Amino acid sequence: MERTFLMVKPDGVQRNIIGEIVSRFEKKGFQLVGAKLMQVSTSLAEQHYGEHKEKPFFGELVDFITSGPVFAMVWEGENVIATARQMMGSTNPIDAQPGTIRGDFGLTVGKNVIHGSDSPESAEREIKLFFKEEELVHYTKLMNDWIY
Ligand code: DAT
Ligand code: MG
Repeated sequence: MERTFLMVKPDGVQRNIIGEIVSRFEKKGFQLVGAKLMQVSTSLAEQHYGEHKEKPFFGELVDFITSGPVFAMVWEGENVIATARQMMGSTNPIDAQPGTIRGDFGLTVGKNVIHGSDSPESAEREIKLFFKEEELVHYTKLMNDWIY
């Protein structure tokens, strides 16, 4: 089963929408296999956003993601990587459709509430970066028979 890394960013934590965001993925039918509230260090932030290190906004991005606790999660399900990206909406909330997380809760690209892996390669890399194998839980939900 496919897995992705999702993270409620510091703005989402401060605005009390962790539950709302978790709820959307639960209701969709995805399964939570790991989660923790944590403070991202500068070095973890720089690794996580490594692909953006030449961008003019890199410094701001690292400062923002380390500015307060984040809620890091691993979710599992069929096509979860692409579907979670659709549920998040476009990077810039101005372009994000209503009904998406960024469309419903964000106003600016700097504070866009949620991170989600954009490919199987980044999902694998980001899950490893944020979680130890023993922090991920393997279990079966009976409800899956009504989803798949
Ligand atoms: P996404 O988070 O949708 O995968 P991304 O990987 O292109 O988007 O960028 C990572 C984050 O960097 C994004 O969530 C917000 C920030 N960001 C992207 N483009 C930006 C820009 N032009 N100015 C400021 N911040 C930006
Ligand atoms: Mg990205």
